[in-house]
Parts: sequence; C-alpha cells; structure tokens
Amino acid sequence: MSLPTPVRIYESRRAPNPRRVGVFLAEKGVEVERVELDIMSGQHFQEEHLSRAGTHQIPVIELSDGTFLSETVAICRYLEALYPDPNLMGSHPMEAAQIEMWQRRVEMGLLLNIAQVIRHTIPAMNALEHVQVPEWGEACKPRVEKSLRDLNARLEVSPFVACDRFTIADITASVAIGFMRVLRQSPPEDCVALNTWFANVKERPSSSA
Ligand SMILES: N[C@@H](CCC(=O)N[C@@H](CS)C(=O)NCC(=O)O)C(=O)O
Repeated sequence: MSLPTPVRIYESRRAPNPRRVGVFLAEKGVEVERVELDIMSGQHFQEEHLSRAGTHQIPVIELSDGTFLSETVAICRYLEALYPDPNLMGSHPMEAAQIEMWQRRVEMGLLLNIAQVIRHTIPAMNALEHVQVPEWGEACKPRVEKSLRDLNARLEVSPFVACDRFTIADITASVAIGFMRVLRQSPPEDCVALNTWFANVKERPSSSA
C-alpha cells in the first residue's frame, strides 16, 4: 500500500509544537516545504487556515492526497510509520509505551507549564491567549521548576529521557527547555545531568532545523 507523503507543513518557526515536528523530520532526514503563519497577527485564525484541519492551532501537515493532519504527536506517529528509521517512537510494545509515557510527562509537566507562564505573564501574548490570567502564569512557575528537577533526576540515571537512545521524548523536552529563552531563563545550574544532556542535544544537526 502506498501511503500519502507529506507535502508541506504550516507552522510558525518560533512556536514550540511546530518545532517538535521540524526536529522530528530533521532526525528522519526528510525535507518538507514549510509555510510560515504569522500567529501574532492572527493569520492562523483566518478561514484559509481553519478550513485545513478544523483547528486554528499549528502545526498542521498537508499530505499528497490532500489530507491535513494536526496535533503534534499524531503527525509524528504518521511520519514514524512512513519513515521508520531512525526509530523515534519505539520498536516494540514495551519500548513504545515507555517512550510515550516519558513524552507525555514532559509534554504535560514541562512544555505545557512553560507555555502557560509565557502566555499568561507576557503582555504581548494576549494576542494569542485573549484572556490572560497573570496569577495563573505565576502559579505555573513552581510547576516548571518541579518538572525540571524531576527531569534532572531522570537524566541522572538514564542517558536520554525515555531509554538509552534519542527519541520523541528528548525532542519534546529539549524544545520545551529551548522555549524558556522567551522568559530569558534556563534550567537551574545545579541540574547538572539535565544541563549536560541539553548541551549534547543542542549539538545534534536536527537542533538547528
Ligand atoms: N495540541 C496541539 C497544541 C498545538 C499548539 O498549542 N500550538 C500553538 C503553537 S506552539 C498554537 O497554535 N498557538 C496559537 C494559538 O494558541 O492561538 C498540538 O500538540 O499540536
């Protein structure tokens, strides 16, 4: 069966979720046309974009049969099936479950909380959030710190986030930590394992995707 292949990705290069797909594609060695949407001016709320996948959010990927897919991990799962090497989501059921477990932990514990701090405490982000609750942004700050320390503890006993090799869990975690630049922050200096892992991940060619 020949499966439809990716034609273009609708994204905003500064946004973390499209970046996760960009890094995933780069790790696979696959090049896809990139269409930049200006989300700060609301381009993604226009009908032209909404009609693609039925959501304003990015990333959205367009396939050769005209199908549009949204949701970062759903997109990555399809790309993993199309381009199995290198494996980034697990090569047997237990490994796949463990990678998904860690991916989800860093997505919900780290990336989501960093995004909430950014979206609710930076006035310019009102363009996306529409109703900002600065107290909520402040409440998420200790959650970010806890997630960073939990991840550091994990990386003290494992070379990568989910297992002994680079996976989608490392992509989510490293993109999340990179996103902290918007807050002019980085992980605490005493998170040595985390900072060492992050420095190594930044050396990968996919990191500049
Ligand atoms: N569940 C979605 C979340 C995507 C998401 O939050 N995208 C952000 C960019 S990182 C977005 O579209 N922001 C624009 C907005 O919220 O209006 C996924 O994983 O793809």
